[in-house]
Amino acid sequence: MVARAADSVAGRDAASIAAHLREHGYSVVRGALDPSLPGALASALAPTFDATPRSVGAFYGGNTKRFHGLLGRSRHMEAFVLHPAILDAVKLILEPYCDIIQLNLTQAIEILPGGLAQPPHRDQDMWPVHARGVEYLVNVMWPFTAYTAVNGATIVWPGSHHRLDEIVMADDDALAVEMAPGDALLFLGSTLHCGGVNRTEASRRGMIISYSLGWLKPYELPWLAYPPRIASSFPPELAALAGYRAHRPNLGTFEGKCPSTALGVHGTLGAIDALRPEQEMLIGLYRDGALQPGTPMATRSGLARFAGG
Ligand SMILES: O=C(O)CCC(=O)C(=O)O
Repeated sequence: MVARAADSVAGRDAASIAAHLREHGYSVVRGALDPSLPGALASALAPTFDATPRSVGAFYGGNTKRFHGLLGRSRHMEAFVLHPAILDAVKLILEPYCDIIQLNLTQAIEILPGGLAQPPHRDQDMWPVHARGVEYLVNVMWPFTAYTAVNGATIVWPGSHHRLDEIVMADDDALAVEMAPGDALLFLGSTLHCGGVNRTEASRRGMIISYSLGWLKPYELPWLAYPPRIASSFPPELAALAGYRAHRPNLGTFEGKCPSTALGVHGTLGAIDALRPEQEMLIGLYRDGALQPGTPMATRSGLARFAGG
């Protein structure tokens, strides 16, 4: 596989990060955070890296180590998950298709020396149905060690999000994204990518923070990774990303309410609807007798426009 250093760098504001993502399927933000932050996080996670057995399976690869639930392992995670420009860029990509985004997973990844590159894949393929033009997920790779073409830097195929019918693409079109700690690589769920092969003597370590449409089943169940006793210490925005916020209409609820109630912020309440405006309107019309058998389904989308939904 031919690997080149990343040759295309986005600006640091959300709009230019998102524009680069839309055009190329990936976007590198140089110096997104001070390198001391990934340094502190990497130190906090080092004992877990050391204690974690190698992964098993043709996809993960036996030359890797992985563990999850990173928000529960270090308070340093907040600065990464809530990075303002990156989070806003992710929202620009995903929020046209959902009310709110959610965390799909947090995963620490070590690529040990040797082994094989990961099979190229598109992360959106974990969900079986795709609507053309809809993005389901944005990943953010944060390196803890330098990522180089020889130590297993993440490989992306620029433009592959426009070529969804191709399962694999030419090695010559691949880009090994070289990064330093503090840089971040964003890529779409529709972008073909893989972890590279590590031809050095030292491990490559980093993590993926993955955000998805808020109504999808996430890769990692946040309520198990972060039960209320852990999530109640999160700031509200982080708790919402970690599953403690209902998605209209009434998705991801607990006891009929927004799951934030499980964090003790709303006292004791009965079931409460969380509906979109056009759904409220549709119910109102039904109650008023304005919807009759034979009323076309198209009425629904007309209502959505009328209600600004
Ligand atoms: O480790 C990497 O660089 C990429 C990992 C990846 O794409 C995955 O595990 O799905």
